[in-house]
Amino acid sequence: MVLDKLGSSLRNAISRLRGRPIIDEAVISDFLRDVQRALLEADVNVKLVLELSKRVKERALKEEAPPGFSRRDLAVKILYEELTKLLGKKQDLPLAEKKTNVILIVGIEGSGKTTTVAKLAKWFSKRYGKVAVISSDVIRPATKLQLEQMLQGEIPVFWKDVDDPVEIMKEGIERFRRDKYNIVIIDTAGRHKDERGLMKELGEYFKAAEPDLVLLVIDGTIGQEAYSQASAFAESIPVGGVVVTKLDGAAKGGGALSAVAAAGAPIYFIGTGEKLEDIERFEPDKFVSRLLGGGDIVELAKKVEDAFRETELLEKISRGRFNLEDFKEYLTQLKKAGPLDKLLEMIPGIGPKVPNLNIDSSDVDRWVAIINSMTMEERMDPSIIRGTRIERIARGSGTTAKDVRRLLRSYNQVKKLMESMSSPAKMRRIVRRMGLGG
Ligand SMILES: Nc1nc2c(ncn2[C@@H]2O[C@H](COP(=O)(O)OP(=O)(O)OP(=O)(O)O)[C@@H](O)[C@H]2O)c(=O)[nH]1
Ligand SMILES: [Mg+2]
Repeated sequence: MVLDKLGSSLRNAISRLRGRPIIDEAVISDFLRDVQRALLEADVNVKLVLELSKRVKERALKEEAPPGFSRRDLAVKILYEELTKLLGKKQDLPLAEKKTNVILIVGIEGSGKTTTVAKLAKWFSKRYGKVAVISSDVIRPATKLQLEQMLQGEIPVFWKDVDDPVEIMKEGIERFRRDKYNIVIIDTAGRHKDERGLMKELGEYFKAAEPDLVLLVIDGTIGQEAYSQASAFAESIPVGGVVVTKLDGAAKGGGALSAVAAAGAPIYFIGTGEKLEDIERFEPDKFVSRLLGGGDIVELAKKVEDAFRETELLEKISRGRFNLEDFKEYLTQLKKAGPLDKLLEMIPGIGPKVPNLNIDSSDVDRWVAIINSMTMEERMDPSIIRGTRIERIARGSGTTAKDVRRLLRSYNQVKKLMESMSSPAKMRRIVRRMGLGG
């Protein structure tokens, strides 16, 4: 696993927290000291670590744990969220279909560019059609052999025995464009007399290749230094995103990832070994969930989140602001909870009060489809849904006007029922009884 040490330290901190019978400010502070130590050991920037722990502390003490959960659970969920935020957002690849997308790979010497080019070529060829590679490293001509060897003839590698990288790029791009390749990845040289020389050449490469995406390769073992490296490159060339390499066994990997995120560059991929398969898309939430040991902790965070949503829904209902969007969520939750008729039977007094509340679980999908065919305005204010609107919604959802009317009737019944239950506490008890709560 990537970032083994950080992961196990964080998991230890969490299990210590879970062992404490009472959660007060002192216990939260203890917990956060463990978390801070783990992050600092992974070379995460001190300022970022302090900000993170301050936010976790504030939130863990201020926010109310939803019913059925402890402040301990809440603290774990908040840590999960804040760690995810520390690593940035998942970004979609800015590539288009039906054209030749040019990706220019840049980075300092030895950062892992050539290896990454080969890995990406393989990765893209499984998902994005025809892929080709251009080797423009004229300083180290053996690079083309390195690429050919790694790709084993599965992916074409273009190169030319000339001194000018720009000439190689232009000719290669032209050829692969003519042959309708979907992705062309250009490897560049990292070795230069000095940094200024490298940065100047990058500008020329950018002009010549007109890439759709510039990917900066950063060595994950440099830790926090990744921040200044990412910033320096971004000043010379429009960096679209970053690949952080060598995260396998890199004790400073957490530092590199958080530093790149702090520099404002999205991390698209991470390199996790020397082999061709050792590359993956970077998704902060999944990454953190793996770091924390997957399974139970993330499960817990999700459950707490669900419980929050449920509480929110109940509050909306009690304030009489129960619209069709809410009804949709209500239906979906009901469906998750099990056979509806059974659940409804369990609500005391519901039968006699609302005899026609015929919600069948087979209705739920159809009803959700119907609601999806409505405009937002209609969902927010269902009273405007009459006449031709009903016809339109029925057509849009592949149902009948009768279905739409039945849905509206049930919605109104549920709304009335909800409103008649005076307090949220009482309502929560009922919903709990229905098996919807945590
Ligand atoms: N463990 C590990 N090693 C890697 C990873 N990526 C690259 N390497 C190794 O890092 C070294 C340098 O990789 P290259 O791909 O040649 O780096 P480069 O940026 O092309 O180097 P120059 O062309 O000289 O600038 C090689 O020994 C690679 O095997 C990775 O994700 N994990
Ligand atoms: Mg290279």
